[in-house]
Amino acid sequence: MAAILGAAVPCISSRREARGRALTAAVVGALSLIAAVLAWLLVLSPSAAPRAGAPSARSALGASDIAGGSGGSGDASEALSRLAAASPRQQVEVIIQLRPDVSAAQGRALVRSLGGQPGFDLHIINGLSARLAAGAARRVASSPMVHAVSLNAAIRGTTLTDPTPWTLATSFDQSTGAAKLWSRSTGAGVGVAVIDTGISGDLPDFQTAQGSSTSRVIASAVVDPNATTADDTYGHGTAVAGLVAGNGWYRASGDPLFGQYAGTAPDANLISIKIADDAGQSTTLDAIYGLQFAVDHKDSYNIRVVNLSFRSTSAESYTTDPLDAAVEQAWFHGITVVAAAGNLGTASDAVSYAPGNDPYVITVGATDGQGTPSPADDVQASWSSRGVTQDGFSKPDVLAPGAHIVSTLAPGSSFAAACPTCVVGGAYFQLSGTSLAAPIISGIAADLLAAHPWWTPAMVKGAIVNTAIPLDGGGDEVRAMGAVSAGGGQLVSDQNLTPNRLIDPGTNSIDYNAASWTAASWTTAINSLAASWTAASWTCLACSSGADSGVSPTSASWTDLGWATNWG
Ligand SMILES: [Ca+2]
Repeated sequence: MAAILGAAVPCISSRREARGRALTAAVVGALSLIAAVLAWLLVLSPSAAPRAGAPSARSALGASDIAGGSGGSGDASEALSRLAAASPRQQVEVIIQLRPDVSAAQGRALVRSLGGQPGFDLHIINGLSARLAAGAARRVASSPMVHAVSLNAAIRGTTLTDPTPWTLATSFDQSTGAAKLWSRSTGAGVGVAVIDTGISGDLPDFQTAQGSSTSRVIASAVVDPNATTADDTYGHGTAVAGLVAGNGWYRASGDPLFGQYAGTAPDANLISIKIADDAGQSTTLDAIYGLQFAVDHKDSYNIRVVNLSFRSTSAESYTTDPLDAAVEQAWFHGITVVAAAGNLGTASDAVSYAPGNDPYVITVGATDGQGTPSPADDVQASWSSRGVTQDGFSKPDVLAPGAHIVSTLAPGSSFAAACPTCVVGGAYFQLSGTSLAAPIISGIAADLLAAHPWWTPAMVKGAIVNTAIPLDGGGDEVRAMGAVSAGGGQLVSDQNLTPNRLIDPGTNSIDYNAASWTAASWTTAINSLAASWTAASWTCLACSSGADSGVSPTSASWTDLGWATNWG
């Protein structure tokens, strides 16, 4: 039933035939937002150790500073203690957890009393962020009002210590500002789920370091019951993954391809969620199950971002579209969702398809960067979808490079056969489409979350969208350095929106009593569905049989991909 996109397909778009699918029941409990956030913050400061004692610190605090104290004093993380001892005047950003009976206002007053600047209210952990001198931060930790203080740079990348952007053969890492951002964050520790056609996880670009045999594709799941392998036999997912987290500096130093191509988060982890069969065909229901895997396994793999470089082929209001319900569930569970806008240009229905028509998610259109590292000549690509959704929302939210992009090629995949002249250096592939623009934003989102772990999806979206720069001819293009420095009102987005009707306001999850399909459940994958490069492989239990689901089995379109054989 599955048609292969073969060499007969020219430079183009391909929509998939509708394919029915059925299900059986199995409901998986949803994670609560509180549990997820707390789990993450605990991971951040696992080494918080009893304070060695700072006898002079308490005396620096006024009476009001300890008014809410409940006995004892807080802990500074080991990293903060070391830094405070070595460089007490160095400005740092910290996460302060207050004791239960201490208010945020008292916390802010405490920070100010030590010459610091309070940051965000982190009410979910009864805390706040703050910027102040390391020595002062150490003294904050000594207050009886404080439970713990940890540095917010704990997961900065350590492996890519000397990125050399000038070796890159492509321009998007520089034009977006991602290459500059790498001196602060390379996405290390952040998991990006690529819901796509699979990832060739054993490529050197996905290693944890040069010479390592360990892959940063840390888990894989296969959702489509017709897939016979976890590998990417089609090619789309591997190209997308390379733009998120590929790293050409992990090739051997003598390799002529060393350091030529990299994604925007070259140390991030990837979670491959294959929702297509081996020929790249996928349905709406596959995508819904893929999103549910990301939510169900968020804590296991620290999934903070999902990339969706496809769209439904049936236009429906976001308030009722089941795929939009699934992306909102992920969003409300703390996962930043990035969706490709589509390649329909200014067509009347250009932005009317899930998931890009959902007002919460970050919908990404494409620019043509003209092959130069300066963004000054970048223009919105004529084929990049733009317009107003059927629900009245302007899309896309932001633009990123998407024309003549070179990324990782899945060995032996359909892509290579479809366009042999698009192959670059035997290991990469050049192509165009909003499918390529979306993962460039997903990688930048991972970098932002590594730098600011407590940012919510709405804050990540605000930072990216509100710091983007208008282009001549329309659209706003991402600027990574502006985004990482965003603060205040720039971090606000998604105000006053009404969720999809299938979202239960009590749980922020899909109400499976109201939905016409059931939740999936997961089992460890075996045989060919277990990816060779990762210890954790999963398959969907509830995806292969049963009666008609009621969910439109329309296929996902991988994008109206365009091959590009030269710089235009
Ligand atoms: Ca340019």
